[in-house]
Amino acid sequence: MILDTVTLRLLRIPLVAPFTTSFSTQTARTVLTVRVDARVGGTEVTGWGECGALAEPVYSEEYAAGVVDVTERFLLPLLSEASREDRLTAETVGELLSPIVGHRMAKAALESAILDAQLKAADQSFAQYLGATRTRVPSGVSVGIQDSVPQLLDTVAGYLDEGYQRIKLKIQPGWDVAPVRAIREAHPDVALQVDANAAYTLVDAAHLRRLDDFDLLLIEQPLAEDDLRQHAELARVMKTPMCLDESVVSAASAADAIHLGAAAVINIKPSRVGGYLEARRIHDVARASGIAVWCGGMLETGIARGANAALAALPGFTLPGDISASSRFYTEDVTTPYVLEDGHIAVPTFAGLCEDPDPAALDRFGEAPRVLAVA
Ligand code: NPG
Repeated sequence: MILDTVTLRLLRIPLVAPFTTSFSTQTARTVLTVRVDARVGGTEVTGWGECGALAEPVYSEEYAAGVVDVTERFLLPLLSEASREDRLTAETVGELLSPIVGHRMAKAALESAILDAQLKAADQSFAQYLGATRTRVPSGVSVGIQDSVPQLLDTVAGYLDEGYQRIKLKIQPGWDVAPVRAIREAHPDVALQVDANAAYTLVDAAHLRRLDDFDLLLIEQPLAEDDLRQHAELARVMKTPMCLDESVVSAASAADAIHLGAAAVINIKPSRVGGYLEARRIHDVARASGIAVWCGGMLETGIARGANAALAALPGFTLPGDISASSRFYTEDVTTPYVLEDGHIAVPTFAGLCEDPDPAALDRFGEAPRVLAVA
């Protein structure tokens, strides 16, 4: 592939309702879109990706405006020689970008757009490319921290009525045992899990053990990102299976977490780990180790939601993911919205990772695009 231009554009899309986690309240999603215009075998092709980074560095150290800077200043120049010589493929991007430390979300967005262009040129769906084994995936929903338990119960009942197959409750100190108990009492059989986004320390172990009474599928990332050893210690004293999100940034860190006994389950977010290809490697490592994985979400627009569904259709994804309908977050998406059918999201069959986004929607939500020529 020869890259001609890469176009970066920041969108700000309002959310249907504020989304509160232990680290922030979001009322809109700032999302950076990446468009590549390229030639494959002489034919012009366009590919799209979106970046998981939030507007502020509160989930990880990356943030959207920083992604623009690192992409322009450091990532694109590393692709130019391979592009000029027409030997750039999506599979070479990770290695070419490896001199830059970290910045996995920025790398993931660029790799996704290149992979989308490559698969569109080959007329191949992402699910086929990955070797996905399912045509639809069960849909779970992430429920933000609410103002009160009655309000939480209303929200959860609404999602269950829509057909969601599993509830993930965001927790933090002061919002944990009581809301979990309330959901469990109202819905004795619902598949339920909790996500702390690193809001606790090992000092809270005795308190967190109280969650063992509620038959949870898992507890996700109770401790800080670099506390692998402490997660392993907590896992030893809790019955509830330990799941890692923020701590797993690569296949190597997944292998370490598994080996240490810090993770019985892994949440795989393609953007957090540097892209879909590394995400598949984590799936492979976990599957070979007998560790369950599921696909996490970063409030994706339609540019990445279907690609997440294709990833989640691999055989090792044995738990429902945070792959909800577009309407969970957005009144209006930038592609055809993903809808819930019988509690599932269909795995896309079109070529590439996504539909081309609607130009009018991009204009409505977007700042001016920044067009970068690839030298
Ligand atoms: O369904 O896309 C979704 C959201 C799932 O809760 C969700 N994501 O910590 O996993 C998380 C959280 C998140 C959202 C993290 C945005 C970072 C950014």
